[in-house]
Amino acid sequence: MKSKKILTFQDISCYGQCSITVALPVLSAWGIETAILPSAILSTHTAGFKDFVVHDLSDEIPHILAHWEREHIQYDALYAGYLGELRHFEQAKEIKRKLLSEGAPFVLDPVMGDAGKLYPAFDQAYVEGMKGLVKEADYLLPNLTEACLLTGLPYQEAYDEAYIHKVIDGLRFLGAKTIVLTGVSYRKGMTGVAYFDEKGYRYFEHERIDRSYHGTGDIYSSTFLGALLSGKDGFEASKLAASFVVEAIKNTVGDESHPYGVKFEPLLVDFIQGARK
Ligand code: PXL
Repeated sequence: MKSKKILTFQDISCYGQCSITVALPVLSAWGIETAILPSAILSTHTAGFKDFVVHDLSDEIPHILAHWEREHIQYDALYAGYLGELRHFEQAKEIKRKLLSEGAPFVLDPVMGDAGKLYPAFDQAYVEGMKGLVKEADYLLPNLTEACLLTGLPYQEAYDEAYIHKVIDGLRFLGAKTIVLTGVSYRKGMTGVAYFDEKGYRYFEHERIDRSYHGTGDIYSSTFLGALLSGKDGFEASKLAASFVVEAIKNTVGDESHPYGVKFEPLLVDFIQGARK
């Protein structure tokens, strides 16, 4: 049987448990071959560390893409996360045009911010560039902050279902197809995922642990993609991803020596083995 091969396009944060250092172990655990296209190399992620070092790889990327084309390499999915520079948006579009096999999905986690704020490396021009990528994506996985940045709707801590549907409709207006909006909480102690596809709006709730960590969005998106490519439907994949993130956060809370990311690694094998049954 021909096995699946995916490409992930996002940064390498050398330290900090996010982006590629999360995507590779999670997707490998799902049994999926994962090639990487690093958008940049950073010493750490940009949230919570001071004076991080960044080396942008935009200039290298055209040569890598051209080589892959000469080798006739094709991928069964593209997963883009934290990119970094405006040029990366055009590069992601080029990958979609030239390097994806027939029917291969483009999964976009429009990583730009959290808790109502843009990450320090980004500005409004970056948000505008991301809007252009949204319409190319088959699956869009924003958190509420990113969804508000994309739609221009005000970020709110408290809201109702009508507001969430308005946010989703704003994303649809930008051309988003299947939308997996994370961190949607209608009541205390719980949070959840608002899901939209051709069947309409759906929602599920899960436990909310009152502690936020970086990299959980990347764990969510990688788990979602692993489940999707393993044959789960998108809604089921979004539930599996949420439960893995909850377990990983629970495994980290209480360890004050580990504030920068979540300790998902010890849970990975058992979780994915259970989920693949
Ligand atoms: O987890 C998202 C992420 C990825 N990469 C870098 C980041 C962040 C979030 O802050 O800074 C470099």
